[in-house]
Amino acid sequence: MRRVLLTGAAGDIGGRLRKLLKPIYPELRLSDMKTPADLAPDEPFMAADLARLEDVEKIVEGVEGIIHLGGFSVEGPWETILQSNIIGCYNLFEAARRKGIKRIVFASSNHAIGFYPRTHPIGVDVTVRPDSRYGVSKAFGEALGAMYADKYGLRVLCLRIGNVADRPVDKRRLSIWISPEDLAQLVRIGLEHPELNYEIFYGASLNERSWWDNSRAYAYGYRPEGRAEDHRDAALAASAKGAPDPVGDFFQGGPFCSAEFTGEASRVWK
Ligand code: 15L
Repeated sequence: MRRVLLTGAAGDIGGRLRKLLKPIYPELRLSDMKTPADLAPDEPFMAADLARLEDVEKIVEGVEGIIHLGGFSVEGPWETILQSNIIGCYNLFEAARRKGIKRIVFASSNHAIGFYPRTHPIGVDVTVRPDSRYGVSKAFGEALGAMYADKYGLRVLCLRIGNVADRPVDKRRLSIWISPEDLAQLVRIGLEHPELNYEIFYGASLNERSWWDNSRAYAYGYRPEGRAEDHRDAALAASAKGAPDPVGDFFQGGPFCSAEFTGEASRVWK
């Protein structure tokens, strides 16, 4: 595979993946609403608003696979989530179908399952429990991916990404961190593995404190190298400085769960 489209190229994860994947996919096409500040002369870029299907049809034209990071990457007002992550995600899958693109790696998020307690390890086959409108949009993208795989024969990998950073920055991230290199490894499985039809993997490195069973990813050859525990002391020290958050500290989604929370934590999980 040579011709790959990366949406959300101006974002933080997009910036990291661009650099790691360029040597592997020489014709990596980048897209976002705005041009990445550090765009190099050999990086083809096409601006697009994902909420406009005609824009999306142009950016997907002629590629073999798509890495879809585009959209709004945290909690936001419904109208923003609707345009960027619901309509935008639909347009991406639909444009890919119309243009005959066969592979999509969709950046889902841990916030699709954020209301599982940290005491309750989960695999990828659990009922979604989104912790935010953002998390709902990621669950929507996973469902959309399943439909396009099963009905139209696209090959789709959804990555429930934890937190991408050079190192885990706090206690919660010791459980959900993924190094950029490990994420690139998962993306490559999604674009290249010959047997993949539709799968959900957790986007997590080798984290001793993980809450997730990522055996599906391992079955497809994922061999993470990042070890969250190597950064334990600094991460725990950072958390010790923060204010306690009884709801956020109980659930996997952390502050996404406690934001706007007016429910009863004891009823969410019995
Ligand atoms: C996400 O899905 C966000 O995109 C990212 O900004 C982080 O907040 C991350 O989750 C997280 O849970 O740490």
